Amino acid sequence: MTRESVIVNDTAMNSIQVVTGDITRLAMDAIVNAANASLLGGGGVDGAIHRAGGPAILEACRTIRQTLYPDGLPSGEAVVTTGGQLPARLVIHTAGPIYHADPDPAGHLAQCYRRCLELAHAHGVKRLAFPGISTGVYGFPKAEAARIAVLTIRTFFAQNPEAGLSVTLVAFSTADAQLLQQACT
Ligand code: AR6
Repeated sequence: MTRESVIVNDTAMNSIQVVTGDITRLAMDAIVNAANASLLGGGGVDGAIHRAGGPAILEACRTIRQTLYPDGLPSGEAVVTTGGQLPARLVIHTAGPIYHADPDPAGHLAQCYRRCLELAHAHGVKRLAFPGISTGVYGFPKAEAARIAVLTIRTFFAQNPEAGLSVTLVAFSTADAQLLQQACT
């Protein structure tokens, strides 16, 4: 895990930083999963989180499907489960937009970040890490996704100055980290 730099302190209480590495290794209060509507696992970061976190996460996701979202998690929504065996206490699962199929990919991506931040705040999370939601198999252009992520997080900070959130944007490559850093400037 490489700590690239502390990018910005938007207020005395809230901050954003960019790191490069595997999100499943981070000892956060919560990490975000770029999941899908089924909530039942997949590849990419979703697969990595379920592998590292163990069966308790899938069990919690199944319960959510049986109760809250029998038809699947809509794009732009988010739910919380245990972190299982992860170093993170909680996982916030969100279903990002499929870039070439969603009628409003930018709007839904912003909504994903906003809902995750709201849920994190409601659960007393202070240290929260995001992967690049939708920037893998869902095909969202990475530079635009990075700008939407940073803008949405800063807007949340402005509206919730007391939240005390330290947000870590996790890049999976140094090229992705550069895009995130550019989005922060
Ligand atoms: N740590 C941090 N970032 C990662 C990791 C990791 N361990 N693994 C991948 N990434 P993707 P999506 C980055 O495809 O586009 C799944 O099958 C990766 O480089 O995981 O939202 C789900 O089940 C990329 O920048 O998620 C869904 O079906 C970013 O995480 C679908 O993929 C997201 O890539 C969701 O697609």
